[in-house]
Amino acid sequence: MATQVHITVGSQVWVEDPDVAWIDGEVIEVNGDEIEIKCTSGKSVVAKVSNVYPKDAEASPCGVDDMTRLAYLHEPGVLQNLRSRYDMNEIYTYVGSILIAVNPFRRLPHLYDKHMMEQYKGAALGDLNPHPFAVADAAYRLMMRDRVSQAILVSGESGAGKTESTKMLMRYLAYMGGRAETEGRTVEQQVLESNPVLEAFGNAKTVRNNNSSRFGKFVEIQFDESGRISGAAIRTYLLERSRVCQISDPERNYHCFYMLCAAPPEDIERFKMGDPRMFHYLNQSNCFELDDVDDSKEYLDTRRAMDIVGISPDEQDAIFRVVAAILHLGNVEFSEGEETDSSVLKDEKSQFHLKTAAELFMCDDKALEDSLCKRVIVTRGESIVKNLNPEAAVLSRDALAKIVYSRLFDWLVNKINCSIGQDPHSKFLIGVLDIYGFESFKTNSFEQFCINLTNEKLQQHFNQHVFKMEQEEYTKEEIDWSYIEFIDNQDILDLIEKKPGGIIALLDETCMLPRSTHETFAQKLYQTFKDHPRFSKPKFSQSGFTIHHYAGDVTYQTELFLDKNKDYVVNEHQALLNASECHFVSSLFPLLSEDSSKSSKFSSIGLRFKQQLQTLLETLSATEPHYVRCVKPNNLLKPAIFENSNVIQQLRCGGVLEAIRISCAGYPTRRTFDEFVDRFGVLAPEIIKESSDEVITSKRILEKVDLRGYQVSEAKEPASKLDAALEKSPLLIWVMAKIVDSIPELYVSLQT
Ligand code: AD9
Ligand code: MG
Repeated sequence: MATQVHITVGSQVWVEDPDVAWIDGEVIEVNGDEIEIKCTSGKSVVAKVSNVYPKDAEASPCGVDDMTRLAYLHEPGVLQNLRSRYDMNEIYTYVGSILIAVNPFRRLPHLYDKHMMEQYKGAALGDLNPHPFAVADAAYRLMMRDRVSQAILVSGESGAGKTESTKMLMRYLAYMGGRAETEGRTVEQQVLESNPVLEAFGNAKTVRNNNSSRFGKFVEIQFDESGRISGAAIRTYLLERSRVCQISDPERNYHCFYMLCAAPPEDIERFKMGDPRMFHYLNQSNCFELDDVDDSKEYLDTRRAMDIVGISPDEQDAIFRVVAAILHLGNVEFSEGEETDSSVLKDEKSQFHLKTAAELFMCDDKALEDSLCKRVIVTRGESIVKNLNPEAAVLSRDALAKIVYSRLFDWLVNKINCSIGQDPHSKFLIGVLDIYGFESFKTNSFEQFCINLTNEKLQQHFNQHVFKMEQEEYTKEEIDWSYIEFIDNQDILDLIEKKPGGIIALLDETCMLPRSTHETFAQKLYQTFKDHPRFSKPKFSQSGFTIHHYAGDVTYQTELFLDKNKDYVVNEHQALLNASECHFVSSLFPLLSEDSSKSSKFSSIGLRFKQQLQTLLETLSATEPHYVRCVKPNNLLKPAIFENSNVIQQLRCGGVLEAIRISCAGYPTRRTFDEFVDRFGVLAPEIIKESSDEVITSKRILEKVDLRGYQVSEAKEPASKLDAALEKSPLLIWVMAKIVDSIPELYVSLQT
């Protein structure tokens, strides 16, 4: 990515540093391939010339708001720019049309108020400070102008600010496409209020984020001919189920559980709630409260948001009854029964909680107990009742809690969609994607595997798009360029999702075979992919596997892969809740038709997820995409701390550096003719006097300074749709970075 420039004694440079990623300094000696640098930290280092990048000594201390305008588009330059802006609370920066958002970890209300929205309305991208409103505005205007659907893809690691950015984008779109003040609930209000409802049930405190979304989300906002919002659809992806029954300190379970524990007294009584500390599903962690969050207020706010999205008070009661039932269910414990390998309720306390759970589910308590402690097994037409031992009964209890919660969540999404309503006549939409970023932890399981698959797919989409866009621009401007290579990740996608033979297919096969274990699954992977360049077996593991993802290596532990992949409801649980006297509960577990229960067709989470992703990408490919890349400047979740290595890692994972590399490979510096004359006229004042035609003047200046490596666009059409929509001047001069560096005056002028 480096632009080859001449580095001599006295040059200002950047050199890699193990602590702060990049450190700046001055060259004090050049010795063939080696360079000695006196760093600003005071120490001297010797580095290979290939590891040293020129520093833009003239760079403005305030940075630039579009990094494609940096004199040097390399890692340290990008980092320095983001950092100096962050220090001044300028948290947004463009790389071309990609918006980088660095989490401020402090409220900046003035940045998002109504007055701000008014300002961005109709302003060209780049005229005002970089902002999510500007991205949303560009998307909206492109949609109206070209009558083409748009998508805004927000990505970044956990806690980077995706959900907050998504909410701002949605607010702006609601503002642009909203109706004049009318009575009753408007579609845009419902769309906005779906956020607190989904967050109450799908967000939780994790170590990475106090309000971490544990599901992915794609919101499609539909518009009518005149640009008014006419409908919407929310699609969600892969809610983390395990959290319902298992949390570790200092994380929390889903917010709704704590809200309910803090409900007004009459609700506490109705739902038989109590202190969160008494519930096993909550007290596995010592964290019950969140700083700056009042759960009792959140409870009321959630109820109010539920009113707006069209969930009736009766339905709300049923929902919270189910939430309460899950907590009581979690307190049911078992001990060894009289028969070997059987279990009974452990004590009176367990009996109480079981009874309460049954009351809340409105089902028979004996039937509930049986469904936890027994299984009916059908072999050769005969059914026998098998007892479960206490450990198996606990697993059965947790499985019930998880399936109920995940059905409840799906019900909410579905309900919101029905009540907002889709517009069958809508011609175009703007989709906003808020989805989990690349994850690599100490222990990585099936969830990380699915999340990282998502990121591989989105990365491919991103690369192809950035590439295509570059190429299209060159073609439109009639600029010659040879196709440059970029790293395609198709081989990783094949490894994971090829059918047959990919990892997901092998996992499904293993799940269907009786007596298979995670070890047999791992062995199958080792055999099948032993020569695959993107796959390896970790040295000291008998059941893990490593995938060499585009964003780095991740080692997955297969222990729970089989279990987590199986998508089934225990028959006993299904029958129990289907028979509930509460219509809401029984509707969560509709009777399966004869066919589907008989054929017992295997369905897997992995496969379903893969199909959901496929549909998402098909939708995306029919849209014009816009990108927001969120960056988390530190892991302490504190303001004003900017950790270089951390940020660089995220820019790499998010493909930002790749996008920069792609644009560097061609002609990264582009100037409109008037801009060019403005800036470089000083190099040839006599030419300026001769002609008033900017095109002619620009060409003459270029000839005079004897510049090579530029092309002058001859196109008569605007450069890109975006530029046209934003009324940018269409005609450009394209200059290769390398060449700029070799012409000192031009270089100096470019910097100023
Ligand atoms: V996760 O993958 O769902 O765990 P997100 O969604 O990327 O994650 P989120 O938007 O929830 O992160 O942001 C995390 C926290 O950072 C928020 O709760 C805010 O406290 C903080 N944040 C993020 N963006 C902003 C902002 N623009 N202004 C102020 C912000 N605070
Ligand atoms: Mg989020």
